[in-house]
Parts: sequence; structure tokens; C-alpha cells
Amino acid sequence: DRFPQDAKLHSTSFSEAEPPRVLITGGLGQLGVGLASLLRKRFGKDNVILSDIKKPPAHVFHSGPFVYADILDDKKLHEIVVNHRISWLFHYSALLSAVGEANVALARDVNITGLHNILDVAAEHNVRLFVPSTIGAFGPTSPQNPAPDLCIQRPRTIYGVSKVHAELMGEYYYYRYGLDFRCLRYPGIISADSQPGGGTTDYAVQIFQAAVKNGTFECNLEANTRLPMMYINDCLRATLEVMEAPAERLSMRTYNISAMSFTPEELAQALRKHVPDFQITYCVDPLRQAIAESWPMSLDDSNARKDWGWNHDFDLPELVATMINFHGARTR
Ligand code: AKB
Repeated sequence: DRFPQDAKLHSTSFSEAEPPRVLITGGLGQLGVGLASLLRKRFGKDNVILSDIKKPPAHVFHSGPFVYADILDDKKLHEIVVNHRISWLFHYSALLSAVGEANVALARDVNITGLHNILDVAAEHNVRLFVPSTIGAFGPTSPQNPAPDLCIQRPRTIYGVSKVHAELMGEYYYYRYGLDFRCLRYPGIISADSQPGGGTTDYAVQIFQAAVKNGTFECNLEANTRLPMMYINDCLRATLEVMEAPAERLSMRTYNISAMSFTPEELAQALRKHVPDFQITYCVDPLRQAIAESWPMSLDDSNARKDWGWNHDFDLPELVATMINFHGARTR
């Protein structure tokens, strides 16, 4: 049997003596390098392998192991997992919401076929698997404020459809084959030293650099568009915490996590505490606006807080202070 029913008996806990051997796919996106750095501090530099199909910048290449991995090449994936004795896999390869709509066929290949390859390799080699989901897995018929863990999910983007598919397939493999699948629905993630690639929440990353550099920002969402957001440090810590949680603490396999929700106007207002003359203008992108309006304004993450002790550190004021500080703020 390729997929032993008792796989989860072997994969649920690692003794402290032996740290996991980690592979991160899509490692050169917004989150991979930061995740690798967090995991390397915890498990040792050589136990965490970043991978992507792009050439890494020098500082990433020199910071720890890096391999080429195309998630559409399933034979190569098996080879990497076997040769590096991988025991935990963080699957970050994906096309995001706006770029996915611009290239549906590629999004389907990467986000759906790629995920199938990852599920099979993880199940076959008894690997604990983390797949990020998103607020994009909800749609216009989901409860919007807040969206609970379990509710109607009828997203209208290929990105959202692929993420609902990932949640369901991962849970199916968990019940059917014992795959130790763990999944968090991320809000829009705000990072200082890495850029998102083609999402709907990207404005909330770009606005900080523009505010510090020019004192102005042209926003592609309407002023009152409220979306759930999170600072990257909270997101990466949550990811590590859910992967380290003892299996018996997890009453589910897919959890919402949340920190704050704001509109562009509220973010601009918070920014003015640091850049008093900051000006925001609006040039709305109809695609991104329609996507944003189909997503929830906030997430109910009470199950994550109850089951495995999730707690965010960054609310809006701390987020803004940290981002402005990074971009070399002129706090007046
Ligand atoms: C996007 O905007 O597409 C992503 C997400 C919220 O999943 N940042």
C-alpha cells in the first residue's frame, strides 16, 4: 500500500533529540525567506532547505541550503524529499488572487496540479505538511464579519477555488491516508523586507515605502474597503506554532488566524501619526476591488486561540510603527 493508514502514528511528534528536516517550496515569495530564517533559528541552519524555480539573490543563497524545485515535476520532488530526508514540508508555491485571474491556466497548474504532487509526495514519505490557505478561500456568500472556520465557501477567483480545494484535499488525505496535514487561513500579510506578488492586499505593503519616500500613495482599492491583515512576524510564528502543536490539541486541520482589520483610509490615518503630511489618493483597480468585496472583513479565529493558544502580537499601531521604522521613518 503506497499510503499506509497508520502514517499519522509515525508523523505526529518529533523527539526533541531530532529536529525536523524541512523543505519550503515557493521559497522566494513574500514569506519563504522569513520562514526559513525563523525555522533555522529553531532547528539549525542546515535542517531547513529553501526551494524555488528562480535563482536566489546572493544573501539568500549564502544564508542556508537552497535547491531548485519545480512542484510540477513530481519525480524531482520525490528525489529531493528522499535525498534530504525531509520530514516537514511548507508548501508556499502559488499564484495569488489578482495574478491568478490574469493567468487562470497557469494558476490551475501551479495551485491545483502542483498541490496534488505535494500531497502525494508528503503522504508517501510520511512528511508533515503545511499548506497556507487564505481569506481568499471565502466568497460573497460567506459570512463577512467575521467569517468562522466552518461556513459556506464559494470563492469566485481561481486562487480561492484552488485554496478551498487544497483545504479539502489535505483534510481528505488526513482522514484517508493519515497524512499529517495542517493549514492556516492567512489574512493579507504585511512584510517590510519582502514583496507580495500579485495579490489584492498588496497595497497595504506598498503604502509604507511610498509614505516614507514620497509622502503620498495611490491606492488601488476604495477608501472604505475593510480586509483582515497581519504582520509577517505573527504569521510566521503562527505557522511554526501550528506545526509544533501536539496532534491531540488540533480539533481541526484548517484554522482561521487573525490579528487586525482596517480600510485604506484607516491605515492612512494611522500612518499620519508618523508622517503627518501623508496624502493618499485612489485609482481603483476594478478587478482587485471586486475580489476584495467578495472577501470577509474579519475572521473568527477563536478555535486557533482555544486549541493551540494562538495570540497575535501586532495590532495596527505596532504594525505601522514597525513598518515605518524599517523604511527609515521620519517620526515627527
Ligand atoms: C492576495 O491578496 O491574493 C493574498 C491573500 C490575501 O491571500 N495576499
